[in-house]
Amino acid sequence: MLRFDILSVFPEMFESALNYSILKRALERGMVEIHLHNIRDYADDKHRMTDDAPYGGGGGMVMKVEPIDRALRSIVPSRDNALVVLLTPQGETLNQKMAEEICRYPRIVLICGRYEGVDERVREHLVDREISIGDFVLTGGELSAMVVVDAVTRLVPGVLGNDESASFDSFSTGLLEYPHYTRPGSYGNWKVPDVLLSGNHRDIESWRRKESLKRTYLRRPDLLGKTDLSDEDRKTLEDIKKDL
Ligand code: 9D3
Repeated sequence: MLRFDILSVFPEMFESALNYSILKRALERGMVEIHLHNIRDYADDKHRMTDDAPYGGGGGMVMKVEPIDRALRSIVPSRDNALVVLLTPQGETLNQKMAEEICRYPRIVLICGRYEGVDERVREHLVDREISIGDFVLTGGELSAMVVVDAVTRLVPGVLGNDESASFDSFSTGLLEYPHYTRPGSYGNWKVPDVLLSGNHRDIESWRRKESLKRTYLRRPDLLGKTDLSDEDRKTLEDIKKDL
């Protein structure tokens, strides 16, 4: 059982995202719990302020440290076995290896920033890990937190059915996937490759491997350097380069 606690000034943003497909099923089966917390509920001043102007001047607003500290003290009073993550553009870029590390914690707290940023003391004293989901600018950490929840939840044993198994993910095998087709075999003159209809499983297997290698070579050559290729794969790759 995995428990997420999400701290946000817009907790309602999560509700629709959680009610579909695999995530919904995992929640219904009690394999994961997601607790949403409004940071504003932990602000103690009469205006319940969660942000304020930056010391030193300049534009924008900064999220205050007290409401976040109070929220954490209430949600994870003993921080044993909990991982506290700040979603921020300055974090380490999320990848599959990080998702696998995170899924080992029984409790994961995700703090979503808004405005120009978060008081540096949150980073210094309250957070275990800072995560970004990539080099593009969002309006806040909420969508990034949903990405983390999705990527981590599907790794919890039993969340995926056999058909959806995570062990063959392209970022686990290190190659991009081969092309997929389903019925009809011909749609106008758009045809499914003959080999897939041949029933010859060895031919299908080697076609798929070749397409995987080709696609990885063309789109993500960086991945080829990180994965173990067999001698057969290396020969196939040479053929692919000649054919292009
Ligand atoms: C002017 C500097 N900006 C940084 C690029 C300020 C800023 C912009 C947007 C600060 C925060 C945000 C809101 N984004 C996130 O909180 C965020 C994020 C993102 O924007 N991209 C990728 N991953 C993430 S995780 C959190």
